Amino acid sequence: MDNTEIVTCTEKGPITDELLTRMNKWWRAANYLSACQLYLLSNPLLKEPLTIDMIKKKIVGHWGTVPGQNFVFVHLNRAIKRYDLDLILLSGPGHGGNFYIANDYLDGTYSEVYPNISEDETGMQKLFKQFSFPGGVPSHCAPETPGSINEGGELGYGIAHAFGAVFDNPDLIAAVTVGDGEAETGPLATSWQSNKFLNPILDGAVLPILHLNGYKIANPTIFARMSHEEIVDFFHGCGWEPYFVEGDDPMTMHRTMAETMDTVIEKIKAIQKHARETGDTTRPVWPMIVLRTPKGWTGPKVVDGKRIEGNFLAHQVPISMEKPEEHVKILEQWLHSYHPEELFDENGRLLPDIKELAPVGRARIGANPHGNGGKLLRDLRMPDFRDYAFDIGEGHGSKDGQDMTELGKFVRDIFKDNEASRNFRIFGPDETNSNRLNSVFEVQNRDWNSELLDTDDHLSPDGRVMDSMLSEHMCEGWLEGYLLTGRHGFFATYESFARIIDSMAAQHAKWLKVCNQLPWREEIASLNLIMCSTVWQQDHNGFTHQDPGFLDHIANKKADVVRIYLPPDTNCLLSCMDHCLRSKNYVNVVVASKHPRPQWLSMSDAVKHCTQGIGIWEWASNDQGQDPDIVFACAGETPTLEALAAVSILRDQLPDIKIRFINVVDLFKLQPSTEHPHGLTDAEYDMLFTKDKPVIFNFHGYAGLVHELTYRRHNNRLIHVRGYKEEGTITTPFDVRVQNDIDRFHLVQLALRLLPQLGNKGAYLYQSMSDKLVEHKQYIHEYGQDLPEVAEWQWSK
Ligand SMILES: Cc1ncc(C[n+]2csc(CCOP(=O)(O)OP(=O)(O)O)c2C)c(N)n1
Ligand SMILES: [Mg+2]
Repeated sequence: MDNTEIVTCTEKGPITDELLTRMNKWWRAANYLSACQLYLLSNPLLKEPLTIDMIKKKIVGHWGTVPGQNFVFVHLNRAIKRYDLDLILLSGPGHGGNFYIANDYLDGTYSEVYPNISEDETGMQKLFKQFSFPGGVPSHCAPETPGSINEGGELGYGIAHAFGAVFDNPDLIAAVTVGDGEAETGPLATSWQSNKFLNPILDGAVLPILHLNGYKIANPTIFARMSHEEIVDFFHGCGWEPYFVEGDDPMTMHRTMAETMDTVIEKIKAIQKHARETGDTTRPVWPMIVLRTPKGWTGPKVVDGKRIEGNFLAHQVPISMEKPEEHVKILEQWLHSYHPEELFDENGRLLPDIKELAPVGRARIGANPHGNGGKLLRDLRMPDFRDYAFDIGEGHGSKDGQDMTELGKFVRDIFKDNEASRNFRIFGPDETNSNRLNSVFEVQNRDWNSELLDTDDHLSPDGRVMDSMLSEHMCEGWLEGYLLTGRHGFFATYESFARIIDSMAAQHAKWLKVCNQLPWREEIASLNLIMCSTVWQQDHNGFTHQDPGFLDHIANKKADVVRIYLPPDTNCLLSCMDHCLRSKNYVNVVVASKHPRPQWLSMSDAVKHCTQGIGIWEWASNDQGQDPDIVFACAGETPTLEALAAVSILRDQLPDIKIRFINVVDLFKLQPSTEHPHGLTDAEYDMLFTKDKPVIFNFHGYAGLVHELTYRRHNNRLIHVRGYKEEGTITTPFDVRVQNDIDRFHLVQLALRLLPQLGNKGAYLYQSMSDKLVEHKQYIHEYGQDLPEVAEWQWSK
């Protein structure tokens, strides 16, 4: 913070009319710049009369939300200066991205990041033209917007991101505007409860500003039509103290907002001071602001006989140019109403007395390093994952182990090694035990800042295991906010319920894709998602808990951002997670097993296998030095087990068949190298899969994904994929495989059908496989568990 600034800063004095008048000028300037971004191609200072050729042909963007958010921005600036705050702003209704750009431009950040958009008339003209324009910048608070960590295009994640940002950042305040429509979304509605997870000593504060402008796109909002008392009761019930700022007269509103801002900031400081001086972490009632202003405030009042300001019609562009004569005039009048000539000099520079209101240097909202979290990222201290190796014993598959249980020990020690830097958390919706990461509780607690009972299990207000809120949305949103501000973590969830955050992960992948094209956005730690409790074993849950479709969803995202790993055993899982936790700017999806399963690879073999991502398992193959008759490939722990079991039957019964066994850990190896950076070249692929031999691919997820990834390969018509086909219920683990045809008996039969050269030699084996399937059904219906020869099967080659 610049000391000279602090000494002379008028914001530190009383809230004078003079100060408020200047703040109103900033607000007018921000409103002017925001409106012009929607419309203007030229004539940025309105020096000439406005004509239709100066106006964009296609006007796209939003207005209704903008003036309210500009109002918030100028008042946050004052608070930053008055209290020397370290503060970022997240815009929940980020569709009005022009507001953030306008303020970044006014305080100089924008021109520092984008020197071509200079602080003069030429720069201003470019600023206007580029907005929502081909080759320009998006209309939302996109990655291109300095300071933003919440795009706000898909509504609902503002508060979750804000909490993620302030965890372990005790000096940071994350102010977040929440659209009153946004507040109706599921994720936002539950995110008020995040205050139960905030530690007033070790974490920073979130300041929600509910932007009650009354309307969404075409409807009133629910909050807008609730009574004052209901709103108060609602927020009291959620543990917040709402402070109301309501009205439409600018100068009255400025005073109320400034005073309210002082009240809430002082309240936050008092809460933190008390907690930090006394060590009392009892959950405080945090303040928030309810800002009730007209939608499209200061915009056109009536257009084409319809009310715009204070109505839902202000949501997007308030004036179309359908009737140019009339509409250009209204636009001109509206833009002139801000009196740009009183705000900018004739060269287009903001007048110094207004500019003075901006915080300085990195205190500016757009320049705060938390808004470009890679700047603050420090590598995790990682224990050597090889020290957690599972000893596979005498031979491949001779011992059982639980992959997630072993991973838990590694994660426990990551917690230990990074205790001092407090930059690692793990997230899960009430499932850390269920997903077998129990070892972490040897050194860590669950985060919980509410009432505690003696009977509770590992709850504490300073826990770093974020698993005590049953909300996939919050786990994902908090983690994203945590990563975006330069920290590390992962989210382990039931595979089927990862679908709940499909869209959030997609938005994050989009964010990263754009960041990769912006040199000033520093790399952040990858978003690591562990899919647990997978489709293949759902003992007490069954069909509702079976859905591997998250993989299909992620596979369609930009190749330079997404990665999918299917480690077949513990040592491979450890190797994959070590890699994922060190990586940057990816969305890594790891499918992991939590049940006792045979362990196939020693640690040194696992490291080799995972480094390559795909490979022949020589010990399971018998085609050495010859052409295989058939290739067995697999991806995922259970399909690998069944493929190996099928191979062992075939090799016992028909030893002349030459089988090649391939395991895939890194799914994108299947895609051509031209499509994905991990993809094999055609030559490499053909070397493994052959150009002309049948391939049986036993897959963890829906079969279509493997077909999609391999459809350009030479042998694509010879690949026969078995995967989940939406069959399941409460039954035995092996029966789920049988119901979906990925079991050993069906696989052997498939192989026999694909090998016509066997003539009739396979007939008896085929028949015995059918017999086994009948035997299996009869046995499970009688005994409720799998045939001993299945349950106790071991690889014995
Ligand atoms: C999850 C989601 N659903 C729907 C939309 C489409 N949409 C964009 S803006 C909007 C209305 C938002 O209203 P509000 O949150 O009150 O914002 P504001 O009034 O400040 O514009 C809707 C429905 C969206 N962006 N995200
Ligand atoms: Mg609204």
